[in-house]
Amino acid sequence: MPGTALITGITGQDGTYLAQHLLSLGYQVYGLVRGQNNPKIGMVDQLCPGIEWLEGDLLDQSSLIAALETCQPDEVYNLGAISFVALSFKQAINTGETTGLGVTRILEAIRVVNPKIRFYQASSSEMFGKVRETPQNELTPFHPRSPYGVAKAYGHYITVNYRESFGMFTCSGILFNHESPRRGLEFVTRKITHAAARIKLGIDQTIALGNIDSKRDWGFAGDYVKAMHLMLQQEAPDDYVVATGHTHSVREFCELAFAHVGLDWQDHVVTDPRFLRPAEVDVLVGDATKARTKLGWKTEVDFGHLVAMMVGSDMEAQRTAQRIGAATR
Ligand code: NAP
Ligand code: F7E
Repeated sequence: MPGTALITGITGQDGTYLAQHLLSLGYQVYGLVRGQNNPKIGMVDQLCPGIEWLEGDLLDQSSLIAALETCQPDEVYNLGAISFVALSFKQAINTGETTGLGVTRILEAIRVVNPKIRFYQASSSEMFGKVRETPQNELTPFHPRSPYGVAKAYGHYITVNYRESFGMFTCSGILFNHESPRRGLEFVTRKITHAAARIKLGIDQTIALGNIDSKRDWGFAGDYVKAMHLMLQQEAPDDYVVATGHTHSVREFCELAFAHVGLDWQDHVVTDPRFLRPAEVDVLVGDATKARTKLGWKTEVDFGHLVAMMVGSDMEAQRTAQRIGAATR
């Protein structure tokens, strides 16, 4: 019987996919939103009609307690974070406070308000960093390579700790990169598909990237949020790797995205050291056997379809913007 869920990070990529999934299952869904007048509220309302809003911030303990007291959820999904690895090098303390300590704040709020609430923590493959084995699974040791990865490792262990110390139902999903047309423009996949569309339409000529040799295990966000929900429906809390098991380089992503609009990526991609990171995660690939066997989770969108979906969506958006521009001139 579906109940009530609270999502932090509702205005992000995963927040809207998860909210749509939970609403489709019959949940009452609350979204925690920060700031005085968050500009993304309208976009979320449009995508997820029926969402109810609560104000709160992972940096502010009492706002989290108040939010839980108001909505009395059965499940909390903690997706809120500073999630951009490159920014985490520039704002390491802010990242530690939000992405790391923010997890303890929400766990403490749950412990105080109602320790029976089931909790999902958005852990990350960035915790594996300089990988100790390939592919990575739930038992692979962590070696994070950025303030973001370090903060996520803290969030992961505090989630495990509240399970072991207080018997709380806390789960950690170690999710590998997942993308969609809703991905922020700062992340490499969307940066590429957005640029490919603009170059095809003659708006831009080139795109500047950093390390195009790095490799990631890229899946579709719409598939991954289903794993988050499944974790909280099990008899016992646990941790799960969620991944496709296939890895591709940024170079391959470029090749496919530009080919999709009939262009050769080599004519348009330039490299710029400004986009290199102080330390890089060279290659990630996950082993999601546990999620597949225990949760019955599976991927429905493969790499080729993901790239096609993102380029197609950016082409449509850019064409619409051009039409509106022409009509208002
Ligand atoms: P995203 O698009 O960057 O969204 C991040 C969300 O966090 C936004 O809604 C943002 O809200 C919110 N947030 C930032 N600071 C906050 C604060 N102080 N208090 C409350 N909320 C705050 O991230 P995503 O791709 O959807 O990822 C969701 C989660 O999964 C993140 O925790 C991310 O680190 C993790 N993760 C993502 C991936 C991936 O490949 N996408 C993989 C593994 C793990 P505002 O609108 O207020 O900025
Ligand atoms: O970079 C390289 C970059 O920023 C991917 C977050 O959701 O997934 C994401 O983190 C790769 C890196 O994602 C550019 O150096 C080259 O090797 O798209 P990204 P990420 O760092 O893998 C994990 C699982 C998370 O948990 C995070 O929250 O691409 N790259 N040139 C570039 N990256 C960017 N952003 N921009 C470039 O121009």
